[in-house]
Amino acid sequence: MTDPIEELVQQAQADIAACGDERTLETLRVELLGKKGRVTELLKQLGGMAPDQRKAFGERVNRAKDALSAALESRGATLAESTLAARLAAERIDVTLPGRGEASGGLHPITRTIQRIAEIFGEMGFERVEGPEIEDDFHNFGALNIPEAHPARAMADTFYVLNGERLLRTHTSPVQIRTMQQREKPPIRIICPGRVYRVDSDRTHSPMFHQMEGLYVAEKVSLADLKYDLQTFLSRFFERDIEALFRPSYFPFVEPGADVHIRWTLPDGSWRWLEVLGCGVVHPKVLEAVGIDSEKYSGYAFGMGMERMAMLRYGVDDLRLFFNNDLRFLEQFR
Ligand code: 2NL
Repeated sequence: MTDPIEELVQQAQADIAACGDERTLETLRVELLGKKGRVTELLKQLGGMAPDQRKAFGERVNRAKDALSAALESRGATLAESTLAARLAAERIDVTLPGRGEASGGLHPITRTIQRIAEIFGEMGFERVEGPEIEDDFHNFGALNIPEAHPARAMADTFYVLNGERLLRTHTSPVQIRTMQQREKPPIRIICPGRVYRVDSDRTHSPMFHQMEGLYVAEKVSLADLKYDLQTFLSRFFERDIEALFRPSYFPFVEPGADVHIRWTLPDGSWRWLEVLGCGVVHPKVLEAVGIDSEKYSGYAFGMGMERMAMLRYGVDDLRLFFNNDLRFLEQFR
């Protein structure tokens, strides 16, 4: 077979059929039908032909051109279709799959307990104040009438830093001392939640725990105000009528001082007194230490452990659960 047109068409159709992608097919189209393509080359030969040959040759080249155009177009359509099919298969999504969902976070039960207590006292007129966790001897002990030889001041009970120049606060009272120093004059009505530190670590004690102290200083504040306000708070916190017992107790920074116990009913119907907080009428020496006239003003103060309040409120029986941060525990408070 020596006919150049026939040869071109045969070869071109084989190439087109073998072509596997749209880009190669486009290169092939330019080679065959482009301005400098094989078919154009054949058409250029027309000029040098005798008129009788020219007509027949021209018709054959045009038919070849049409055949190749058609073959290119059909192959192009096939390739476009399979490109699309491949894309659809690759990008397939199963809209019936369940969603991944959103991992919703939540506040730690201790944070929630602090917020809840702060809200109750907030409605009773107390503002929330926070302060430093690294303190000095005066704000943590001295101003609170805690004697030089008190066991709480021993290395064995308190974390000292900077060669004993500073310490990790053992209660949030220093925040209240600082607030009384800063304010012009009473009335002062504040609650101070925060982390506190003591050298103590066993099944029921953590070296870091959370405390909330309250302080109310004004003219004629008495033990009666203290009892009424704490009774109100406890009933609101536990969302039921709470029977509270004020039992005399000793803290150097109050006089008189008391431990507050609540009547706690167990699942079997029996009950016992449960200690929930400590309180008292602010010692005159504490007021004088911060420059408040103890003849004119008086105050009450109280302190409670947040872990203990959270355990009672949520029915948690192991203190360590608050610090392990096991999601199986924490997720129950979302
Ligand atoms: C407890 C007992 C208490 C106070 C804290 C206080 C603070 C100032 C002055 C006087 Cl600035 N008192 N705080 C008073 C009595 C008891 O806490 O068992 N806490 C867990």
